[in-house]
Parts: sequence; C-alpha cells; structure tokens
Amino acid sequence: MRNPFAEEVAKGLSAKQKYISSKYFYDDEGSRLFQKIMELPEYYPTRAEMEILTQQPTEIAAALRFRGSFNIIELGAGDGLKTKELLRFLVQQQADFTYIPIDISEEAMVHLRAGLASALPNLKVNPLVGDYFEVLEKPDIEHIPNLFLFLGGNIGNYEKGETLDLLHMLWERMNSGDRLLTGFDLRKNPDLIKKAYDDSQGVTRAFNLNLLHRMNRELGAEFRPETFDFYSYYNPYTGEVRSMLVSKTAQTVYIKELDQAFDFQENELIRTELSKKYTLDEIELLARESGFVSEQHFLDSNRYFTDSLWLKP
Ligand code: AVJ
Repeated sequence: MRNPFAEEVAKGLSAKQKYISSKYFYDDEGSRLFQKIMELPEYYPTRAEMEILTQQPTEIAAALRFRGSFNIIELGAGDGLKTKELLRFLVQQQADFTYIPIDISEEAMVHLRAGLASALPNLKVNPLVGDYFEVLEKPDIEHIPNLFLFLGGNIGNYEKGETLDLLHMLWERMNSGDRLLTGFDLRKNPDLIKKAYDDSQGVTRAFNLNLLHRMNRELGAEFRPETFDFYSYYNPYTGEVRSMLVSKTAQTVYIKELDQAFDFQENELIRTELSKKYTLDEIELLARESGFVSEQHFLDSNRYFTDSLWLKP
C-alpha cells in the first residue's frame, strides 16, 4: 500500500467537500511554523496553558489524590515544555512517579529525554515512540494509578463524533481510579479568537498553505500555492473555528504519487482544520457522555483556557 498521507489525500481530494486532515500540518516545516504561531501576540492558548501549569501545580497535584507511586502518561508530548513545570513541582515534592511521554516523533522524544535529564536529573522518564493508541495497547503499563495528560487543546481538532471515539478509546485503556487532564480552549470574545487563527503576520496562512507544499514535496504534486487563498472564520454560536484553502481559479492539479489529477472549481474549498472552543458546561457534558466524572477545572487568570481533570470511576 501507499503511504498513509497519499491515501488520505486521495480520499480527501475526491470527496464532494474536499478536505485534508489537520494532522498533516505537522511535517518539519509545519512544526517550525507552529512554533512561530505559538510566539505570535494573537495566539493566546499556549501562554494561557503555560500560566496554568506554572501557577497552579500545587492545586493540580493535590487534586490527583494519588497515594504512593503513580505514572504520568502524556499523549503527544512534543517538546514537553509546558509539562516540565508540573513535573518540576512534583519532583520537588518528592512525589514517587514515572513520566511516560508518548509521541509519534522519535526525534522529539530523544530531545525531550535529553532536556529532562539535565533539567530534572531525579525524574524517572520512560519515553514511548508511536501512535498513542497503539503504544497504549501494550500491557506494560503497570497497575499503579495513572494520570493521562492530553494538553495543548489538541482535542479541539476533532469533530464531535471523533472526540467521543477518542475519549472512549482512552477510557477503555484506563483503570478505575486513573485520571485524565485535558486542555480545552474556552469561548471568549469572538474577535480575539478570530484573530488568533488569522494572524496579521500571515503565519497561520503559511501554516495552512504548507499542506500544498508538503503534497508537492512528498507526493510529487503540482500545486501552485499562489493560486490558493487561506480563509478562516469563527462561529461564536457553535464555538468552532474552521479553516480552509480556497482555489482562486478553476484548475486541475496532477499528483504523481497517485497518478491522478484533481479538478478544482473557482472558489472551491479544501477544509483543513476545526479548532473547537468549549464552555465549561460542554466540557462537563462531554465527560458524562464518555463515562468520566469531571472533578475540577484549572483556568488561567484571563479564563481563556482550562486544563480539566476527569476521573475514570
Ligand atoms: C495545536 C491543535 C492546539 O488548534 O489551536 C494553531 C493548532 N491551528 N493555529 C489549535 C493551530 C492554527 C492548534 N493546536
């Protein structure tokens, strides 16, 4: 079979409403652009979550109510920069735990391990490389309490049904008494949200257009990125930011890897990303719908973002 990216592109560009999943944003160039997004004045979520994890580790640690040893299992750990603040606090408290970061990028895990070895030499770290659910399939997760971390607001990228599927898969892999701390971006002034996803420097635009460059690089596609626009909008009634690419002209684009040509009408869309904003009530409803008990929300001082703690009963 072809590579999964090629498969998904074939499917997404043949659909009645064209789409490419936002998970394909993150090749090397896309990851670099996302780093730039996180530094933008308009992009508030990273700073908001950083504030939560640096200012409220005492409260978060107390809420875990784990006695004895436990694991902290982080899904999509990446550079682990935000998590480091919580880990630092727990090490200082002499909590007995092992940090198990999971990420699809081996390079990220090598970096994270090295960074933690120098910053927190007493921390026990056991990084795992792979898809979270495949990695969690393996039974070597001990039967001591586990705190699962799903930070950064990545949950916002899933459609409702996919969100429930993901939470269900996690629930199945958790033991009774385990906890899950998830980052949710909250609803707030609509204009603030809109600007965070359509910044004045055009970094988010480049982040979206990188999908076309990536298809050119990896699939031998012949996209001319200058013939596409980036468009995004926030719907404050649903809490959804939706981003897309717009073909400026009628055109046909050949993709060598698929040996297939795709037609675009003038102004035809390619859906790229959903970034859902939540209310606290919606988060609590989502917990109930997926079999968890919502225990506590940890919000930043602006009330922009929450890391919400759920228990598997
Ligand atoms: C990494 C998924 C949390 O949805 O806010 C940033 C990605 N997209 N700007 C988000 C993103 C456009 C980001 N997440």
